[in-house]
Amino acid sequence: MTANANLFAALRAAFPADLDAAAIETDTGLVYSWRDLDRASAMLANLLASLDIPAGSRIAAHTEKSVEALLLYLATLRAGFVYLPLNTAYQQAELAYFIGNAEPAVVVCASRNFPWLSKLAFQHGVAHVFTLDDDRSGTLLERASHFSDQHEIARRGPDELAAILYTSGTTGRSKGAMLSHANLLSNAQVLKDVWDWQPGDVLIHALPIFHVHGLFVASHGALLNGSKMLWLAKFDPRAVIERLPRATVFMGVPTLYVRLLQEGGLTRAACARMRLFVSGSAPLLIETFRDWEDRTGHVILERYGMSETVMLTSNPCRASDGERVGGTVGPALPGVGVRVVDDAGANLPADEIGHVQVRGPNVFGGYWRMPEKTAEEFTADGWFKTGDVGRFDARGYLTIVGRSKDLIISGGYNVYPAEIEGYLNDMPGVAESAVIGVPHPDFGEGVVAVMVPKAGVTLDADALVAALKSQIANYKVPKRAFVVADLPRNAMGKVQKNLLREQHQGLFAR
Ligand code: MLC
Ligand code: AMP
Repeated sequence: MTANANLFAALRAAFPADLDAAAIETDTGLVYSWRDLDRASAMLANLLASLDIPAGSRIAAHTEKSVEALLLYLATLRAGFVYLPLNTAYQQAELAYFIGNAEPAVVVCASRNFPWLSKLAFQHGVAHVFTLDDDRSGTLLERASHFSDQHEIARRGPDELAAILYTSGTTGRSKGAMLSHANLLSNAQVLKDVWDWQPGDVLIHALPIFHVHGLFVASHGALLNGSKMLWLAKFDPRAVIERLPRATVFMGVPTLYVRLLQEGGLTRAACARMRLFVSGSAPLLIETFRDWEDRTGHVILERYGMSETVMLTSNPCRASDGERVGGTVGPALPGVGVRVVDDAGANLPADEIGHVQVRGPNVFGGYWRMPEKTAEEFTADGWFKTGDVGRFDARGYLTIVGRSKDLIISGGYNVYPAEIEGYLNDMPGVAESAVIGVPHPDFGEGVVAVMVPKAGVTLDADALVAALKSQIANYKVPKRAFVVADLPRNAMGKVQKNLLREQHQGLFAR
């Protein structure tokens, strides 16, 4: 019989022999052993298996970060279902879309959201809604407590789905990137090797677990190495610094590094035991890269990835693999193809800027129930178009210089202008709008809205932004909004966002 390609089987096989050793220590002082992870994921997997839901069912989680939320992910893999994580900041309209589109069989949510979210889920035909709070309470755990703590890992083929991650589209609605067991496992194995995970490594886990960075890169990294995690439910720079002397690996989006640098406690002495600082999900400013080295003596390793592809490139970890170059995202990972092409699709030589395209065992199978969108995003010869613009240097290090997709990355979260413009344009008195990202000292980019009123209407920009706050995730809400008579347009009638960005570029300057 062929080996079970279920990702959980590989993670479980990497648990240390001493199952009573600490696997996760939380910020509230709880310690979970490896045996706890095994037993609790088995109980949850048995609960899911008992629901009599079809193979391939999606299990949607809209839960605060907690070890139990991670266990729900592991249990979903273990039982062979498909995990669908949802940002806790999403509000009603956003969730209605995700649930309607993904048609999950199970929704797990915070109990405070149960009254409206369960109604919404039932309207969309979801059969089971459980609650899970960040204090180990909720119906999910109550129900699971009645099940056996023994569970045989479901057999899955390498190409069967493990997770769907929604990532917004440049024009319309969000698209669900379908990731298989092999996509996730192959990437985790490559990172284990190239980032030189070692016995005794300890990871500070400070990222949310509903996106690739915190859920896959960080959690898989520690689990596949049998490494302990120091778990923070929420990023807090002082709590991270306090844990540095007991840790060896930290992963963050650039905003986390910017905020850590503002703390006096970040010193060489505090980082003396650390082995690796990884940054990604958004461009790391060269100043942050340099300030970090000055303050801590450590060179941040920047890597590049996407929801559709997990990790693609990485600066070297071992000195023998080369130096880490600030401002670059390093060479392609082993087994991953990365090319830079011109508009006609021809490969460009080093130093020339073009479209970044990728392929490899890590690249997703397509967008959930969107075959046309999937076809559009792949070239005829099977490369995925990332929408990022970059160039290679002579050594094969990639630098991301921009994006051809209209996307803002704020504090590591993606904001699609078209989505926000859609909400603004629907508001009374708004004729049209343009949403742009401009440099922001904390979030990298800050969201700014520019609106044009309908004839004879006086718009109150602040009131419109306040109204938006009740509709969409808070990080998508523009930090500043302006009312103007017209939007700048080119001869083709297209809004010239570059001019708006230039005009507002100093808006958030310190
Ligand atoms: C919070 N706020 C943000 C924001 N996060 N505004 C813009 N951008 C953000 N990212 C705002 C809220 O709207 C709120 O405003 C106020 O800040 C306080 O909210 P909070 O939740 O208390 O904020 P905080 O805890 O400080 O969160 C900041 C953060 C968080 C940087 C810790 O955003 C974060 O964890 N980011 C990481 C995202 C991530 O994991 N990305 C990986 C994607 S994977 P108000 O006005 O409502 O008070 C990926 C692929 C890859 O991209 O390559 O990895
Ligand atoms: P997401 O859709 O959340 O997976 O975001 C993926 C996008 O984040 C990529 O297409 C890039 O635009 C961006 N990104 C990720 N890592 C980096 C990085 N190190 N530098 C620049 N951009 C990055």
